[in-house]
Amino acid sequence: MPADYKILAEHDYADSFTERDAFALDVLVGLSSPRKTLSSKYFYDSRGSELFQQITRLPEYYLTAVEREILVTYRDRIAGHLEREPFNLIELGAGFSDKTMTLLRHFHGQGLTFQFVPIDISESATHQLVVSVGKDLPECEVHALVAEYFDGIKWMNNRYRRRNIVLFLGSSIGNFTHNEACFFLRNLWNSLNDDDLVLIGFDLKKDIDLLLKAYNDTQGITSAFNLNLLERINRELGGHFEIGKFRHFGTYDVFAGGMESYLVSMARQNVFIEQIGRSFAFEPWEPIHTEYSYKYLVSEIETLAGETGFEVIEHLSDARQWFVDSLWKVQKSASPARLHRV
Ligand code: AVI
Repeated sequence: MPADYKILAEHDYADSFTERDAFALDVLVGLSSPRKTLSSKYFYDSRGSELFQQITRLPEYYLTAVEREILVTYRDRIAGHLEREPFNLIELGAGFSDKTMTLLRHFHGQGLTFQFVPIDISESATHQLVVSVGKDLPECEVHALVAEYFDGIKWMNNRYRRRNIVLFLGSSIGNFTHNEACFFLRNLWNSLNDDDLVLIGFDLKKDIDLLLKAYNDTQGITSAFNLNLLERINRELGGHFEIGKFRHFGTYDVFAGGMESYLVSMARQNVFIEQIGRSFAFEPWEPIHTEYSYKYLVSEIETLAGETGFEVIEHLSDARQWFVDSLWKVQKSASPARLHRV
């Protein structure tokens, strides 16, 4: 079976100068604001992706293991929702995952006809994924896209009039604020057709001690993952951060219902960033906000689906009810009155 990837030509994604400019601008804006921030989307350079892979294997970081449990337990049930006609299995975010392989193998074993379409902005991650799937499951048809998610889905839609099944696993939705999640889901709804399906991973609200341990592991991998953001600024933007003068701090905001990660400056210091051409001043114990990881109640998942135009088909959960993979159907015929403004 063919296994390839395509870089959507309409956009100059390969232009690393533009990407670096965007990174520099985001860093300038984030570090100039009274409450300093850096976006978690910049965690995932090759070092950050490697560290994240290590996080997924940590005993404290239960999310990956429980989602794997859900997909193994319910793969047959999920396959039951896919009629016998050919479909596109689209995965948003191409980080190689054995969880997705579980589904690919099962669907293939069930004789379902589909092409696997991972979409990701990173060419190297996409290339790696195509090679891995080609090796593990050569009979699977893979057409990966190096593109922004919604451009990729629309491109697929224009070329292949098939039902789309979209996977957005791993609690990536938790890294969005509520407004961002609504905006993302409404954009997803817009790019899809009536009756298409989406399977989204949500980490559920639970004992706060478990959450604190998951984001403050004893081996210090999450700390290294967070600090890599400063190292990335040093590498790519000529930053002069002294990494030992910052520490990782992961905490739970009980009002917002999510974990938050910070990098805290342990001294008064000025940090010069060459590509930006200026220094940034830090007070002792001043934080930089780096990540939200929101946790959900099932009722909040249902509200989110309704607000953005989806019908909940079912919630698939693990034995301890720590995580949910929620299966939704795109509802284009619903009255617009059901939809809240987002
Ligand atoms: C990728 N994302 C869902 C992870 C999370 O749990 O929010 C990233 C992560 N941050 C710290 N540990 C893992």
